[in-house]
Amino acid sequence: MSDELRRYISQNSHSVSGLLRHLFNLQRPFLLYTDLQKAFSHFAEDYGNDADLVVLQEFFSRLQEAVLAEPWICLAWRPGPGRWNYLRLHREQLHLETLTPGDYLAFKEKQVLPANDQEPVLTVDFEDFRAAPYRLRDEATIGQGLVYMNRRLAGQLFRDIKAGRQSILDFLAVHKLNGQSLMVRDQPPDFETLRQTVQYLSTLPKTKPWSEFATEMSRRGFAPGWGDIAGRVRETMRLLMDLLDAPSAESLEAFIDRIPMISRILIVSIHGWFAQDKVLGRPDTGGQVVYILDQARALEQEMRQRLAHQGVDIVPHILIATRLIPEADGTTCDQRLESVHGADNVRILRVPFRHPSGEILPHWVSRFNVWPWLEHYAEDLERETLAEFGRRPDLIIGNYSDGNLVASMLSERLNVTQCNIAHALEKSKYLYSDLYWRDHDASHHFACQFTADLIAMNSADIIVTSTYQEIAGNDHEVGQYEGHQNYSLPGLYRVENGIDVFDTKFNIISPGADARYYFPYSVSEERLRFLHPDIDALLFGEEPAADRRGVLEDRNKPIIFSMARMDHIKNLSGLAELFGASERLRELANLVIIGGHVNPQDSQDEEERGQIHRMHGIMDQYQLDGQMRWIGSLLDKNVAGELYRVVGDTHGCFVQPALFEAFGLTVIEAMSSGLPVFATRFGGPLEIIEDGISGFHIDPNNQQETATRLADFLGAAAADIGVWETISDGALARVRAHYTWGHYATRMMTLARIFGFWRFMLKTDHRAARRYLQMFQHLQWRPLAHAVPLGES
Ligand code: UDP
Ligand code: LCN
Repeated sequence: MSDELRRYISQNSHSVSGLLRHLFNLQRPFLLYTDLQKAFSHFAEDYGNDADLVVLQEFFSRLQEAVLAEPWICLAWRPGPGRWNYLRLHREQLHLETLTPGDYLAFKEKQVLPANDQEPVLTVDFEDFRAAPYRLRDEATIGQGLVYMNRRLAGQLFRDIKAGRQSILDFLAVHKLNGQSLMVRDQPPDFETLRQTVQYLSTLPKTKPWSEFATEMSRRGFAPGWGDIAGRVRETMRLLMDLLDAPSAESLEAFIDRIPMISRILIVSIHGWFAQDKVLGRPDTGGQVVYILDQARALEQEMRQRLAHQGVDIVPHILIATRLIPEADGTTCDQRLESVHGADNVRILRVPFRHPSGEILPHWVSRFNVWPWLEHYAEDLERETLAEFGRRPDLIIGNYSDGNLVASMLSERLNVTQCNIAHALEKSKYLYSDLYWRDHDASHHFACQFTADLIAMNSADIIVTSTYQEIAGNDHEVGQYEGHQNYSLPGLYRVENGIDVFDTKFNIISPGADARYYFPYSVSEERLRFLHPDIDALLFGEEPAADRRGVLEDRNKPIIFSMARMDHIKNLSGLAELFGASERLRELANLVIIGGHVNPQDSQDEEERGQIHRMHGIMDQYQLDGQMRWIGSLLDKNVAGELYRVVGDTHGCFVQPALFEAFGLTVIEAMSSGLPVFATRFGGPLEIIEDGISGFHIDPNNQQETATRLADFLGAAAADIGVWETISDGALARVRAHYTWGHYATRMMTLARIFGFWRFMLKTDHRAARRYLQMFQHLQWRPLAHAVPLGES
């Protein structure tokens, strides 16, 4: 494209100069994608001759960012996910040059910190330290890394078929789980032994339990792990014979999938509140907790089933490590151990934050202030995990920046596979949080957090994401991980190749919604009717209550529903505002919002208190008390689940109006209940919902357009209920196909097994990468962490 653009510029200097004048006249040093598109279309309107602008328009449609400082304009052009070209154009001479990422970043830094221009800058570059032996090429395969890696490495392994076969047999010979040898006793079997054993097995009834022919199998050199009954043992052996006979990636994956490899998982999710009851909706406590509890139950069930099917007598265990908070505010966060309901061996293990003197920190600490506590925490957690498990875990799963960093420390020390889950990468949530990091550092400590993220991303073996866009965005939007590829924290350091979205460590596995609570409104036999009087009172009760505001005057209208933590970014007040300003919408429906506290004094969080005041202001301004109900209390999951369905009974809808939402579990919960959902087009919901089929996308910044979309839909549904039912059915079909915990657990375990197998085969220890990360952590992250005041909550 840049050659074509160069040609175009030389032949069309008039239009290019005009466009540059237009851009410089905006007098902004940074223009982002939407600014650039808007600016281009304004320019094109004035310019008139469309044909002249075709090449420029094509170029602009992929232009992510422009940095302007007379006489230069620097451009970040992104032809596709993860692919970046940096260019520079002189305003007068119209000479287009290619820039290195470093030069481009230096130009950006100069606009923010001109005084630092001549200072040397630390550049951190991970390009030469990538662990994966193979990189994806096609952007369509981003997020399916391990499957593609398996194909590629299997091809290599079997290039020398004899050696390939032998390595698989060697792997079996040394494979152990929980200290127990599995599959073979000591010597790897040869093909002839396998063939004869399969023949022997075919003489047995398929359902004959392993214990009844274990002695014979042991005599032939086999240990448990092939299956619980003769039929399954035979099947697994046949898979191995297929693999040895006609090796392929598919036969390798099928066989690896049968090998019991994981029985103890440590999940790390540090900042509070983490518990099973009375925590959701508090500051910092939302979907991550729901996700982890559901995930742990699903993984335990999957491991239990797998181990039982493979005839292995090992009980799987999962520990969810979090912070112990002595001042627990009515929650169980002050208890060291808590068993997770609905699971056999999943426990929450709480470890306190400790001063170097040993004194325990009693109060809750926001996720932005946890940094100085983490090193001690990691040491304590290591000790307690080893004590609880009696050995090291087989897999460590980190969650969010703090959990991922501690997972990195533990995985490194214990030599265990590390899997990261971001839930939210704050850098992509807050505009310019990298460039202007100093402006927020006193309150958010982003420099420390982004440094931790970079370390954790680069030390992880596997990164699980909920969507494709989380990794690599789409044609026009930058992915959340992709935003960590090249960036600067001016005055601190510059990052080149911070992450590579084509890395095979990225794997998409989407979560679901707990089917015990979130099921379709139409499944009448399962409905929790005993809750209806309470829900009725919650929605329509007229008696004054401290935790609600507004009484719905007309209870026969459909309900527009939303529920979220009351953060600025969740934009619940934006929803109230657009509802208040739209006469048509107020005619058609009632609005019910659950979030925060109605009384600002009940909130201990400054941001939340700000949002509470704003919500009151909007309700006053638009006089919404007869058409809107705001409920500021935490609901039991049973009640929340049934409430979604009650909204379904009214043929209402759910709105997720966030300015940005990393994934959005409420979207999945509402869709699983059969609600048409209108959700933000910024973040995960853009991918979860197919617009107009399984719900709708909205632009939270364009309130009028959102109100019109809602009103058009509700109006059409009032005239023809089929309109509502079509979207409701679309939502249900979508979640059934893509967002279930059963599917999640199967995929996760397959990934862990494939990774474990190749880790053994490749025997690489990535020493140089580990040393580089260690140095970065000690020299850069530690001082930042220790600069965060210890007393801050
Ligand atoms: N939630 C809740 N009560 C509230 C607010 C939220 O039960 O007052 C639950 C909601 O049902 C969902 C989770 O918290 O399961 C929020 O997850 P989501 O991914 O939507 O957002 P997050 O809070 O993680 O940013
Ligand atoms: C955090 C968020 O902000 C949400 O978007 C996710 O749904 C949640 O975690 C679970 O991953």
